[in-house]
Amino acid sequence: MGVVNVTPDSFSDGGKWFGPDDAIAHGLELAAAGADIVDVGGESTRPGALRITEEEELRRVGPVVSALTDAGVVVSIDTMRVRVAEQALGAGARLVNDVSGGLADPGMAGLIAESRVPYVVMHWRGHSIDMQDRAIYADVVKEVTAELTERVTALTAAGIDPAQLIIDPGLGFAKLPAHSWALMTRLREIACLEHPAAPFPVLVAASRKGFIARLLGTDPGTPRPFAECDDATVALTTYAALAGAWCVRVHRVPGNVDAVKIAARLGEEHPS
Ligand code: PMM
Repeated sequence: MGVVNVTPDSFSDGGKWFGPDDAIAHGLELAAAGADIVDVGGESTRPGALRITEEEELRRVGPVVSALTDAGVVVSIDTMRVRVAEQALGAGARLVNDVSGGLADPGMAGLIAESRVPYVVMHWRGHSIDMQDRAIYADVVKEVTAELTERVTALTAAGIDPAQLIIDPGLGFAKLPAHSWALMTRLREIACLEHPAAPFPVLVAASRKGFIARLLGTDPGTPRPFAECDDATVALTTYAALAGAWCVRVHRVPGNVDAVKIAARLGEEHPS
């Protein structure tokens, strides 16, 4: 999954693809480089970010979703708002990626149940403005898995078919770097939620996240710039794919496509 952030202030590539023409061209480039899905988002979720209005979000993503679906690209809409998801699906988007896992907008579950599209349920503890205050865990893997189980139970009770659900540990969202690293190493456990339909497919979005930038910085106070974290992202993609991840969400596609192919070939030699 390649990322198009149509935002002026995203965590990792804010402002680069803010105009619709640049965003569309970038989406086409990601697909041509081998992304199976292009994830289009209009709202920044970097730590501390303020929300934008629904109208602004629709204005940002609308033309980009339409142009990419018209060009035959499989588009995922990255939104917490039911109206944005609904309009994107109407324009041909095929998947909804909700970083709040249905918690931010009470109408989302109904739309997903009705439309039958795949739905990414990310672990989330609240909006970005103060989410890092909620990065408190005794056992991060246990708690994230339990909270995802609660979401899956609520969403299926609302009429969503469990086969529509893809889960995501939410790296960097209400997580300190140590939490994200622990979650990365326990992806198989996270997939096996306490639910009759488990294991679920898992989406991993480590690309250019702060926990990588901090590890690779020259000293603990100076993280490496996000755009210089792509090689490290490829390393994590190999690891995630070998651990059975269904999808990796990345900003730069080529090395990651190779990593997925390598992991698939290694998996044939040594199935787990
Ligand atoms: N992270 C960001 C945006 N969307 N979607 C999912 N499913 N998982 C994530 O971890 C996630 C996401 C923020 O990252 P960016 O601003 O660097 O794209």
